[in-house]
Amino acid sequence: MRYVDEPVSKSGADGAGGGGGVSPDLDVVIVGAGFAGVYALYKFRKLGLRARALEAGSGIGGTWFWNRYPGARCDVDSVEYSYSFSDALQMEWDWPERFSAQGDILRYINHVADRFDLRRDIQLNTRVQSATFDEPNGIWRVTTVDGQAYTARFCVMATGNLSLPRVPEFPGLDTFKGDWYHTGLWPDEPVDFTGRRVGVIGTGSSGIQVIPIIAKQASELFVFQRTANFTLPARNRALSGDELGQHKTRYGFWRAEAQNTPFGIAGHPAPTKNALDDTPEDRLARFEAKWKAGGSVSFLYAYKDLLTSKAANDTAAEFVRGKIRSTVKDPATAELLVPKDYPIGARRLCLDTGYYETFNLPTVTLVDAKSAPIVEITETGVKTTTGAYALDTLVFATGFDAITGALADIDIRGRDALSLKQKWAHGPRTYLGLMTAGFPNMFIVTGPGSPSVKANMVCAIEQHLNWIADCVAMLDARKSRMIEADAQAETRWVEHVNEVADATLYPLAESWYTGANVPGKPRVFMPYVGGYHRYRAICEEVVRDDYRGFVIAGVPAIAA
Ligand code: N01
Repeated sequence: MRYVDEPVSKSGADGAGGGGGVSPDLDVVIVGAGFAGVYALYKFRKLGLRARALEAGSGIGGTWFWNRYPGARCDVDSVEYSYSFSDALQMEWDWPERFSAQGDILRYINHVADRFDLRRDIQLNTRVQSATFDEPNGIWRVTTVDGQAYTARFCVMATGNLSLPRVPEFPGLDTFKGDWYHTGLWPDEPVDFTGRRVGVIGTGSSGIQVIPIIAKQASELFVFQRTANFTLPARNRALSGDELGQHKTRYGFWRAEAQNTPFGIAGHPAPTKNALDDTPEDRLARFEAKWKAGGSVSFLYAYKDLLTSKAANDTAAEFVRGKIRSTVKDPATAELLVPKDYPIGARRLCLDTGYYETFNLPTVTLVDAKSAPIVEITETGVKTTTGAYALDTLVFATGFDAITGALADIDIRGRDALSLKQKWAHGPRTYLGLMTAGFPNMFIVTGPGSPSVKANMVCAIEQHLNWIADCVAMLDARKSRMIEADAQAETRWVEHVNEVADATLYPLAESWYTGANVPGKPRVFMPYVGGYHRYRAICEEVVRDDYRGFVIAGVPAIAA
């Protein structure tokens, strides 16, 4: 047990302390106004605190604001991928489709901002440049690229996991005479590919969604694939009023059920069997039923051990490989599309609408960018080690500097001017994904070391912000001015996150989960994959144990 006996300042908004002699502008500064930033604002307002969200975009919505490429849609059922905090909201909102399109999700979050009158505290077109902990005054000083400055008692990083798009450093891109786009920075106005020769680089979730749409318009489409991905049919469909109405009559039940599931998603009964406990015929029938139903959670829930046993996983992977071979008519193209060197589900399992079928079109060519990598972008197109492709338009579906990228993009400094980027040079270190030692009063929403991208993001965001808001309320009630992750608790948590990941098949794949997609980024498995339900229970237990593993100014900290 450790005591940190700092004097309690009275200079904060409500006397709970804001620091030495400086009275901060705000109680809470929130960086980002996606699903996390918007809910953060709602929660802190409810506590009667002065909060403001700073958002780089010209609109709210985060991921759903920037990723407006054709075909962008959610891969979690919309009745689940939506806020649960207001029953009135969930009862009044009608999702038009099972997996909503980007435009509908963006409309929804804008509705939420209006309905709860949140816009007046969201500042758009404001990119945060630095966040510095002013130790003598116990406050955060945040500056923006256009020179504005804010001070606040707490800083909440609601910066998102997939918000720093990455264009690989191909030589010659600046010479390309055609148009080029990144899926994660798509323009507001529609892009017309009609009659154009288009190249798409990247076949992750974004590429897999955009490729079938572009193929319908382009005169020729070249898909540059480095790693084949597993993708399943989404089976998206319109949601009828009846179906939605029925769901709404039991909304409370579904939301409660989601809290007790590994992915924070209700409606998928937990599997009871291991894959090899079934006969090959029964297994095939089970996978076939899942394939027909659509969705990735449902498929991965076919058996208990698909993400922990290689032999079990092989049965599911082989089933999907068979589907690819039977869908794609040209055997050489089919073979190139078949993922062979990692377990299914160890990289993000994609959902698609007509992806494999697209390669049967005479205008679509799959280019193997693994055996013949892209070496250069020229004035007229793309050059690989074995060929040149003349293109009018290039689409980079090349992903993100994920999970830590947006945080590393801000110059964040904690105690003794410690830089977060430096602290995380060998991989992110957090306690519960919520805080990192040396950075008092800075909370990270769905940060590394929390379930984040391995759960329904909206569910994970609500759980984190409920925890953070309760924590701030607790500090104010105790008149404590500071909370910080204990360094030893952090070390133990990082070890636990690794142990949990090592007991699964996830580390067997190269992916953005491990930072492998960004040259030079340390290889660390970043999300907590012990299950959302278990993680939530741990967070609740930590609170019951009086914030075990956190150091609270003026009160004893209990060892984790
Ligand atoms: O990015 P990715 P994304 N030369 O990193 C390739 C979420 N999301 O934007 O695999 C050639 O998955 C790269 O190749 P490789 C979802 O969580 C959700 O598609 O590194 N190729 C890969 O094929 C998802 O996982 C939805 O060998 C290069 C691709 O670019 C996450 O966002 C929709 C290359 C990048 O794939 C990221 O998805 C969209 C190079 N130099 C996104 N560099 C939903 O459905 C990279 N690549 C909800």
